[in-house]
Amino acid sequence: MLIMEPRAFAIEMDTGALRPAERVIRRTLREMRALFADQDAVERILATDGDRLIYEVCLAGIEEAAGQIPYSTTVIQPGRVGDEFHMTKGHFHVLRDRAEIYLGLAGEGHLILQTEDGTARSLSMRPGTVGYVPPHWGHRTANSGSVPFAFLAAWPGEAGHDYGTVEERGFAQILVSRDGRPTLIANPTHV
Ligand code: M6P
Ligand code: ZN
Repeated sequence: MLIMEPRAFAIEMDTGALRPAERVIRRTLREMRALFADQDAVERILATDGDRLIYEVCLAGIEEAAGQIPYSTTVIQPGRVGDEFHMTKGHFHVLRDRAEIYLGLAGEGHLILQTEDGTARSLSMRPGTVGYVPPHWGHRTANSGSVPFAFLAAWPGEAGHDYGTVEERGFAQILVSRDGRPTLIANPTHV
């Protein structure tokens, strides 16, 4: 039996950065290009402005293993690709019956959830909002505000990340700006 040393981490509440972060993952538009619904907008941005940072994940470095509760903070930059808000890649858990907890830290955004049969929901997230991802719901987050949106997430260590299902089929619904409001609409590219 391995006895881990207890550790405290600090979250910079204004930026959402986790310190000390063991690993920081940066996701840019170029590597996420296939996930946005408006492919013309993707090509236009890459051709005129070049690549852009969409979000960063600061991982605490807790092992992804049964019994552990890995956690991270995520900071999504404000902005849109066409009408669609900047968002995370999104995933299901490999073990579908594992849940997850989100806590809004800064800015505002939406937690977008869907089951494998395409049923979709979205939860508005602000600083202090606790969003619960029940078992069986795929999840992604989008920044629907004008400043960076930061949140903390914690999940069972054995859950695993399945990105393939979202990459192959997309989300059934996407979060876009309609009449100045974040609105969930059917994803024209969903399979
Ligand atoms: C949250 C958690 C992480 C996830 C991150 C970014 O912090 O759900 O497990 O990695 O968001 O989301 P994704 O991995 O889908 O890009
Ligand atoms: Zn998850």
